[in-house]
Amino acid sequence: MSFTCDIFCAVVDNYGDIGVCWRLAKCLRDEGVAVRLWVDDLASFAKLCPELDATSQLQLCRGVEVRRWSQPFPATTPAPLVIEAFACKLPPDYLAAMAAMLEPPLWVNLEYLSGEDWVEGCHRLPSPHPTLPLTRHFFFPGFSPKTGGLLLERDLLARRDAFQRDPQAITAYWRSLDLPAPEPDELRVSLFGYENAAVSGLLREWSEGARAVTCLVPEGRILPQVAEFFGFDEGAADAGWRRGNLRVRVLPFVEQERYDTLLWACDVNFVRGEDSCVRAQWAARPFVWQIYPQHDGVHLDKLRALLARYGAGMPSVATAALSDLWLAWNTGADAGAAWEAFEVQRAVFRSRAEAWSASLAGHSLALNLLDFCRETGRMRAFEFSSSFTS
Ligand code: TRH
Repeated sequence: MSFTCDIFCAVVDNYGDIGVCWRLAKCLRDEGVAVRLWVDDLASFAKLCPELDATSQLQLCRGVEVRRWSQPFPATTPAPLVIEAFACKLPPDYLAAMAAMLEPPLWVNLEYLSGEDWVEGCHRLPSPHPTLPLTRHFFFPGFSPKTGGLLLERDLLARRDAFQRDPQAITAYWRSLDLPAPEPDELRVSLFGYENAAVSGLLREWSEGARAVTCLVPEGRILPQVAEFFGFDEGAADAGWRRGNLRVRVLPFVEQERYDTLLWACDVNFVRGEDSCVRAQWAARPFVWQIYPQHDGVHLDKLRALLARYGAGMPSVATAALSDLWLAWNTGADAGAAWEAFEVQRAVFRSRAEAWSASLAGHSLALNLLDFCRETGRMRAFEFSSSFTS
């Protein structure tokens, strides 16, 4: 009998919800868990995983059973591990089936990532259901050993290292994007972001700077403002744009693994949301984070919390430069001026990025989740296998 897991993912907006769930599904699969992933928006999912058939109700994709989460919800025997991503609310019939089981599943609500201190106190806390004999547990990703850790494939860092140490692989990667290898003094930057008033100042700084900058922009929400800087609309992106020392190339949205490679190849990565921010950390390269904005402004607390952790241990002048650019990038202030100081400290950020990635590597979210299952006795009767049997 195989140990099985149901993951429920509702796509709110953007790609972070499905991005995280898909990585988690693959990580659990790699640990021998038979994963069933319920997703309500397969079209968004197919952007990260083009081989997926967005019209199918049920399919096997890379060893994960992918099910369309539709109404009415089909009669289903719950798995012993049930992961509700980002409080997406399980289907009532499925909840009732969980409650009717002799041994109810371990029900985990996977929370959003935060570096704030309070997370440690809330990680794994139980929350009894108001009416059913079920308990939901909060599972918090995070940066310290008292949290759930981060999603990390077992072989990711080895693959990253092999790539980053292999000039031929890097050149081949650039060629695959129709770009030559970088000139000795050129900077390659990826720019994945939301709409941002700070972008024109940054692009101006790069275009007027002494160093050649090639900026790779995955198509998406920031693109219209980038196009506007060059006096085009985004439909004219095919040719790429140039001004002064800045060259911009627009990239199509690519599958998740290929996006990881872009982050490994670039000197600096601008990332957003949650999942690309984590991947930038695994890339071991300097990065600038645009956090998902919330109306009440609490996102800036979250931003400062990661800054405090990441910035610790660097000389104060570098910490200040990092903080100035991240805050400018998230408040629409003058990112061009902040870039200058950031650029001066880039070597410091590079070694910090390497040390930071190494320091987090032993704390895998998927393994921590499976430890939690073991500790709560859910795995007793199971062996691991890679097929779903229920
Ligand atoms: O898309 P996002 O802005 O998602 C956000 C955040 O997760 C946020 O916390 C959440 O509340 C909100 O959605 C609803 O950014 P994020 O998290 O980086 O997710 C993007 C995903 O897309 C990530 O898995 C990487 C992937 N990706 C590709 O697969 N190919 C690409 O070309 C690019 C640019 C990204």
